[in-house]
Amino acid sequence: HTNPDTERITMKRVDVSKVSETEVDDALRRPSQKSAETIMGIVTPIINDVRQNGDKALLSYTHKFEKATSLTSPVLRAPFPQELMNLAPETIKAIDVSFENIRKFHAAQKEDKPLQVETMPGVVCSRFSRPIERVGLYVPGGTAVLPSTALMLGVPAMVAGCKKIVLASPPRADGSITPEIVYVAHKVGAESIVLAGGAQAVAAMAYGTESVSKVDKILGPGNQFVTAAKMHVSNDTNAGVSIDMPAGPSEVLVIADKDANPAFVASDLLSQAEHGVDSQVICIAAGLDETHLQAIEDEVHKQAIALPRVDIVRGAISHSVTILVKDVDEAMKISNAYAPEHLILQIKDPEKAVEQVMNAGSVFIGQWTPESVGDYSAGVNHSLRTFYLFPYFFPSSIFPTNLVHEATYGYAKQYSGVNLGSFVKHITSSNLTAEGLKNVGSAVMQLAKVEELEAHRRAVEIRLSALEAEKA
Ligand code: HSO
Ligand code: ZN
Repeated sequence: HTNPDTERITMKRVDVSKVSETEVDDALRRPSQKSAETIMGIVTPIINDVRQNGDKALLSYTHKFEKATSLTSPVLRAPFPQELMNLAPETIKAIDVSFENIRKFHAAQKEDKPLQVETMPGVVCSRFSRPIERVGLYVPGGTAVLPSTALMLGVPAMVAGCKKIVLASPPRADGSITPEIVYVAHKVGAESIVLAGGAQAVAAMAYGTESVSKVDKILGPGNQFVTAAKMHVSNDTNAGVSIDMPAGPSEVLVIADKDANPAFVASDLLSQAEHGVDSQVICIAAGLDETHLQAIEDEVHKQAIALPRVDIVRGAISHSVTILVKDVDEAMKISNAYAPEHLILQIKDPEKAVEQVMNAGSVFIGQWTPESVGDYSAGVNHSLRTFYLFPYFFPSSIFPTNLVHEATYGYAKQYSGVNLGSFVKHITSSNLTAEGLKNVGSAVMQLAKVEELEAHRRAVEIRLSALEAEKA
């Protein structure tokens, strides 16, 4: 029988000129997921418990799930002690560089002045933005250390001017929190770090506890429990909390033409594949000959077997595919239909192709732009979808493998990733002069009449009459 350690790691091929359209669709179908009901059944009692019993319940879940039995307070409040942020100088530098780039790019998204339009003489409509006052940022923890996610959520919250930034992240078994995350929390001016994970952390931020601050919006990726809890609290009008975009496994689609470097293409596919066995990676080969195709496949195998997370990569590659098309135009059509979270263009004239991009979370243009730069340091946001973290990181005792998540896919067709706008809301205003009311009043009165809403009509009429009286 075959040895899994040496078995060739390769994506299946689908040639669009040789198969039916449905076969192409099938090949691109995201791994199917079952309903979230089972998960909801688990998280609902946890949420209710935290809501009713506050800190005590929150701590008991952290003792149980994180094994952090020595933890006595669920919250670490700013200013964070220096000894909790001891980092290698090169890590500090890397965080500082990334912080600054992310800050610059998100600061540029600020609308510095309100938008104002005079729709008719004397009728002025405006729109201005205000920060969401209190935000809760969920940063996955445990063995999966994701300080980059703390940056991607914390920096825009800071730039937007959110008054209260609460980070939540599960502590390690010794009750401590990853120093990188504490350092980021410090840099973005977070008021506190909730030392908890899962549904219990989400519930604590949604309702507040004795020591956890209630927030208005919860953002960030997580496992199925986190996602289910976010869905639950955002549907509870008593919580009064919103969440970021729908969640699903992470994915990348690389379009490669004759100009593409096979080693580069493979390295991009693998960097997404190592995220989780439920990641999907797609390569669209635009007019490649057999030699070029094989060169990419050889690179995928060669680079994959040398990776520490080769087992995860194997899982992801098993439901990934190379699609053969005749040219870049055809590739773009398929890409737009798939609506990838990340789109990488390893083609001759990548900037021109960007004009054809209709559906994608974030685009990586040209051979010198691997997705990793956007994941960490270029300045763009990597929270394009609240990507799932596969239960790989969770002991099977607390994560029965039959629990599968409900995934929502292809959301790049209708949702934007996290950006400055995720941390603000827009307020509109109208401001009319007497002349303005005279100009627009008859339209208002007529529509009120059609809708048979007499009070509406009279609110205009009473003023127009006052103006008439004044004149007389
Ligand atoms: N590619 C991930 C983000 C990430 N990568 C975090 C590394 N760390 C989903 O967009
Ligand atoms: Zn990544």
